[in-house]
Amino acid sequence: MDSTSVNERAAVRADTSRAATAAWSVDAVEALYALPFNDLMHRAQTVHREHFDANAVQLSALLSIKTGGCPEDCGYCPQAARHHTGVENESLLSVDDVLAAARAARAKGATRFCMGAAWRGPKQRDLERVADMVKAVRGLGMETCATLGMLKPGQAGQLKAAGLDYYNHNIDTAGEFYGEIVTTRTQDQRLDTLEQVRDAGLHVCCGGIVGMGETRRTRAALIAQLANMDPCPESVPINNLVQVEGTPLHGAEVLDPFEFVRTIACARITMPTALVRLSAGRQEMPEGIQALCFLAGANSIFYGEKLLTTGNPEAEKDAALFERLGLRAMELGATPEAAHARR
Ligand code: SAM
Ligand code: DTB
Ligand code: SF4
Repeated sequence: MDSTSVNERAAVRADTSRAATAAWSVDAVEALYALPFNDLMHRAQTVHREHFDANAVQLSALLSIKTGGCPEDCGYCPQAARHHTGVENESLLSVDDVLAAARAARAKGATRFCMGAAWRGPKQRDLERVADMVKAVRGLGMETCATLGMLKPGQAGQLKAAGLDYYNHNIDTAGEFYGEIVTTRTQDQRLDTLEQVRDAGLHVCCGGIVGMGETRRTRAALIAQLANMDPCPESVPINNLVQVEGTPLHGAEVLDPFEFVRTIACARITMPTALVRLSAGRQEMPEGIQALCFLAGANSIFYGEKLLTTGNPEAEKDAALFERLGLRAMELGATPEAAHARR
C-alpha cells in the first residue's frame, strides 16, 4: 500500500469523524461515500454498535388507508391521479378494516403500524376518522405512525392527542433536486409540516428516495440535510425507487446496489441514534445486498407482503432471512426514544 493513499485516507477519517451533534457538510458526507467499501462498513458498524443491539431489527407494518387519485405530481409515485399506473382508487378505509389489518400485523410480529394516505393533506373530517384509527391501533399495544401529506395548523396536535407516536413526512431528495421530481409543492412546505409535527411532540419519521437519477453529490446532500435537522429524525426511511410503469421516473437508471448500501451507511454514521429503515425496494433487492444493508446499520424494515401499492417480501421470507443471518425482531420499547420517554 503506498503511503500517500494511507495519508489521504487518514485525512478523510479525520474529516468525517466529527461529533454526532456537529453539522454535517455535504463535502463531509461525500467523503464518507468515497471511502473504500470495507472502511465505510467498519465505520458504520462501529457507530451502530455504540447505540443499538446490532442484531435486532424493528418491524413496521404498512397499510394504505386511502389509495390513489392523489392531486400531487411526485414523479416517483404510482398514486398520483395524473400518472396512469393501474392503481385502483379506494376511499378511506373504515376503522374496523384498519383494526383487523393491525391485528394481523401484530400477530405476525410487527410492533409499529403505519397508515398511509394518498392525499396532498387530510380534510378535517378525514383526519377525525384517522384519529379514531390511531386510538384503535394504539389500543392493541402497537406503536402508531401515519403519513397523510401536508398538515394544517392544529392537525398534528389532534393526531398527538389521539395517541399517534410518529408522523412520516419525507423530504425525498436534496433541496436543489426537489423541483425536478415534484412541482405541485415545494420542499419548504414539507419542512413546514415537519416543524408542526415536531412542535406537537410527535416523533419524526423523515427520509428520502434514491435511484431517481440523482448524482452522488445529491444523495450526500439529502443525507446531510436529514442529519442537520435539529433534532434529527428518530426514524429515517431510505427508499430505493420502486419503478412503476406509467410514472415519469419509470426507466430511470438503476442505482448500483453498493451505492444503496453506502447510502444506508452514511445515514447510520451521520444519524447514530435514529432507526435507519431499509424501506421501499427490498423486494427487488437480492438478500445478500439486504444483509449488507443490515451490516451498514439498517435496523428497521417494512414487514408484510405489501408496501402501499407495490410488493414487499412476504413475512415468511423475511423470517427465514432473519434466521439465516441470526437477526431478531426488536422488542417494543427498545428504541432510544422509547427508553428516553421512560426516564
Ligand atoms: N401522500 C403522502 C406524502 O406524500 O407524504 C403520504 C404517502 S407517500 C406514498 C409516502 C412516501 O412514499 C413518499 O414520500 C415517498 O418517499 C415514498 N414513495 C412513494 N412512491 C415511491 C416509490 N415508487 N418508490 C419509493 N418510494 C416511494
Ligand atoms: C416511506 O418512506 N416509504 C413507505 C412509507 N414511508 C410510507 C412508502 C413506500 C411506498 C412505495 C410505493 C408504493 O408501494 O406505492
Ligand atoms: Fe400523492 Fe404522496 Fe404519492 Fe406524492 S407521494 S403523489 S403526495 S401519495
